Amino acid sequence: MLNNKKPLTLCEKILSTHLTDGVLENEKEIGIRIDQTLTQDATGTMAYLEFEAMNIPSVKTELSVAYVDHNTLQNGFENADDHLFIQSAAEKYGLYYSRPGNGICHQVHLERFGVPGKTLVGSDSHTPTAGGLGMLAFGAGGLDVAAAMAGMPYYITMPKIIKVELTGVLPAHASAKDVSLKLLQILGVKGGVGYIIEWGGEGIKTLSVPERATITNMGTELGATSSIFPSDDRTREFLKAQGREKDYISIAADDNATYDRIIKINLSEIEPMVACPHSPDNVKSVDEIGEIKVDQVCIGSCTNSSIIDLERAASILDGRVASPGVSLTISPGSKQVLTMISQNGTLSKLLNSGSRILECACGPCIGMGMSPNSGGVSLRTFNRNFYGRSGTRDAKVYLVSPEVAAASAINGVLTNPKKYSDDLERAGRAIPENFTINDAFIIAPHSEEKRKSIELLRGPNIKGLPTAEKLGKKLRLEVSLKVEDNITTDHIMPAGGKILPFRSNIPKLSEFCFQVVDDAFSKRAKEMGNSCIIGGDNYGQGSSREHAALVPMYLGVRAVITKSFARIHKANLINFGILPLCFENPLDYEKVRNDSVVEIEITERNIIVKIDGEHIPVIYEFTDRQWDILKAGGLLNYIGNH
Ligand code: MIC
Ligand code: SF4
Repeated sequence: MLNNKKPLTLCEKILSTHLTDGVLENEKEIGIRIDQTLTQDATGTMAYLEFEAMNIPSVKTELSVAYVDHNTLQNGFENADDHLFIQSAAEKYGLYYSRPGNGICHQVHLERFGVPGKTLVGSDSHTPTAGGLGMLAFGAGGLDVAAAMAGMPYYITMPKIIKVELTGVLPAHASAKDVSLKLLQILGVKGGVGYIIEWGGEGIKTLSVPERATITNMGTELGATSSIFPSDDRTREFLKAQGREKDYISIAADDNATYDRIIKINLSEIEPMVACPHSPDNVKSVDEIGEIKVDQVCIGSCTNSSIIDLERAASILDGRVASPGVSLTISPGSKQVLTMISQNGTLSKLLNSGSRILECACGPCIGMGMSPNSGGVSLRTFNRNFYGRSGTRDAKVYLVSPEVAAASAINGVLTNPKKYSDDLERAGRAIPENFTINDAFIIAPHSEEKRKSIELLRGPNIKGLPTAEKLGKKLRLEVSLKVEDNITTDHIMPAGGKILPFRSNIPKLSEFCFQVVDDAFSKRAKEMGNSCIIGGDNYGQGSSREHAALVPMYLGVRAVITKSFARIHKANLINFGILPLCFENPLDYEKVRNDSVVEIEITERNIIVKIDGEHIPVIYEFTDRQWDILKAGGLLNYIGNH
C-alpha cells in the first residue's frame, strides 16, 4: 500500500483501493480487483466458453455486460448462433445482455453502466473509453476477462504515468479527435506502451464526457495501458443527464502528485488533423495534406458516434448534399443516439444530405461491410487505419474528426471545416440536458433460480476450445514467419465480414492467420508442427483479440521472438502458453533467416536461446505467476491446477 502522505495521481488512488497483489511500484506486477467487465461478440463467444471451462455458476463482479455489436451482418447462420450463445451465457451466468442494435459496447457502457472510481476490464482494446467518466478501464484478452468474471484479480505491470495538461479552448472547427491525433503525432503508436495517460489541466473543464471519451478511446492507439480523466462537474452533468447522478463521485489527482512525464497541449492551438495510411500515428494537419480526392466518408465507431459528434457533422451537412463522387455512411453509436437524433431533427438533416444510415454497431470500422472501392480513399472518424482492415487491400484509409469528415463529404476532397466555423459555432458542443433513456434493449440478469435451468445454446459453428501444450524443457523450432516492426493483430488474425464469423471455430479461423502478410503461413506452420515467429518492434499492437495468440498456438507456434511487444498481446501469448521473448540486442533480429532453426532450453526460471547454433541473448522477465502459467500450458490449465 501507499504512504498516505504522498500526493497521489488519480490512477494511484483507484489502484490503491483495488490492489489485491503486489505494490504500486513502477514496472512491478500488480493484481487488481475488478468491479465490472464487458465483452463484445467477436471476442465474447470465446470468453464465455472459457468461463464455462472454469466451472463457476455465476459471475462474481458487481456488474458484467455482454454486448453484441461487432458481428452484426448475418451472412449465414454463424453470427446469429454466436449471438444466441452469448445471450444464453448472459442468462446462465448472471450478466446484463445488450442486444444487437443497442449500440457499440463502449458507447453504451459510457451511457448506462460506467461509474467513476471503479475498475473495468473488457475483451476489447478500447475499453479505456470509460476513462472519460473517471473509470480505470483496461482492454484484455477474453481469458483475462473470464478470469475477472470468476472473481480473480486482473494482473498488469504497474505502469508509469504521463500527465497531459490541457489549457485553452478548442476553436469551433477543431475537436477532441484532433487532440487525440495531436498526441499520436507527439508520442507515436508505441509511445504509450507501459504508461497510463492521465488528463488534467484547466482545459479539461471545456470538454464534455463524450469528448473526453473520444480521447480516452484513442489512447489505445498509443499502446497505453489505459487513459483517464478526473470525475468532476462535467462528469456529474453527464451522469445526471443519463438519470444516473447517484453513480457520481468526485475523484481527481492530488495537487502535487508526481508524474513520470508531463505533456502540455493548448486546445486553442489545435487544428484539424488526419492520420494517413496505414497507421494512426502517421499524422499531418488537414492543411498540410491539401485537397486529396475522397471516395468514401464513414462517420461512426466507438471513437466518434456520440450525439455531439453527429450533431456537429449535421450542422455542416445541413442544407447541403454529399458530393456525387462520395459515398457517405453514418453509424450512430447507440440506440440512444439514434433515438435522440431522430427526435431532434438531426437525422433528417443527415438523410437529406445523402447519408447512408447504418445500424448502431461497429460496422465499417471492423470491416463488417462498406469496404471502399479498389484503390479508393476513405475518410473515417474511426481509430484504426491498419493495412487491409477496411476489407479492401489497396484502399487508403485516413482517420479524421466528424467535422473534417462532413466538410470533405460535401466538397469531395479533404476539406478543413474552418469554412463552416459559423455552423459549428451555432451547433456548439453542449450535451443534452436529459438523454432519452430506454433500456428495453438491455436484458437484466436472471434470478439465481431461473439461471439454473438455462442451457448454453451452441450452434454448429461453435467448436471446442483448443488447449495449449505444457512448456517442456527443450524446444526445437523452425521459423514459420519473420515479420517487420508494428505488426498489428489485424495482420496476425484479420477480421472483416468474411472471417469474423469463424471467431468461435478455431480450425477454420486458422486458415486466415497472417493472410494479409503471407497467404501460405497457415499451411506452412501446420506442416512444421512446432514453430517460432520472429517479429520487430511493437509486435501485436492494436486489438485485444486473443485469437491472435490462440490461433498461432493452434497452428503449433510455441515462441515469438521480437524486438518488443504490445501489452495486451504479450499477456495473451502467455495466457495461451506461447513464449514471448525479446532480443536483448535488437541487431540479432537481422541474423534470423526464413529457414533458421531456433533451439530453446528452459530450466527452472531461465531460458537459453540458440539460433542456427549461435547463442542469442533474450529478455523475458516473467513473474512467478507467468512462469507457472507458461509451464502449465496456458492460463486455463493453470486455473484448473489451482
Ligand atoms: C478492434 O477494434 O480491432 C476490435 C475488433 O474491436 C478488437 C476486438 C476484436 O478483435 O474482436 C479490439 O479492439 O480489441
Ligand atoms: Fe468496434 Fe471499431 Fe470500436 Fe473496435 S474500434 S470496438 S471495431 S467501433
